[in-house]
Amino acid sequence: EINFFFPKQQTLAVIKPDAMEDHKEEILGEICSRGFTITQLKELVLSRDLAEDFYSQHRDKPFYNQLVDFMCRGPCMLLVLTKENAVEEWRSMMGPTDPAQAQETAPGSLRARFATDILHNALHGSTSQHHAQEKIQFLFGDITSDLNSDGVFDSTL
Ligand code: RTP
Repeated sequence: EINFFFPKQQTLAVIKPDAMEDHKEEILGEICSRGFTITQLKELVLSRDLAEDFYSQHRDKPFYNQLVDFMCRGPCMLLVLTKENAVEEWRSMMGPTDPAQAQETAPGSLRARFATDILHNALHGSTSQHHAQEKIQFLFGDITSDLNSDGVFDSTL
């Protein structure tokens, strides 16, 4: 008998306040139908401090204050998604940052369908496994004990 081993990855997804208003159920449905497992889930209104920390890499950008205001204006849903190649797959499902570009190049993507503009763009997704683990740790605490040293979830555990 041959046992194939598919390493799983985790990524952090966030449904932002704009999409929480009307599209939460549809987005969750798509996440599940694409074969992601939701291994952690938390719905909350981010404090200003948390939103500032979450996007601290954009502190010097002209849109930073607007971005933080937006992220705190209503509930967000924070999700840890687990699947083979989760980081790249979730980025690809979201589509480009700017929905105008998403409509051109990835019309079926979630941002093409649900985002309003480049700031109010419905979703967040980690850009690398390293960033995913950092943000998951930051938002959910230490749930990474099942990951090996490459940040890969070992499904044989
Ligand atoms: P995210 O971090 O939220 O997954 O988005 P991303 O990688 O696609 O885009 P990034 O460049 O990291 O920007 C983070 C978030 O800032 C807002 N933004 N506004 N007004 C603007 O020009 C502008 N550019 C970016 C968006 O909410 C974007 O998702």
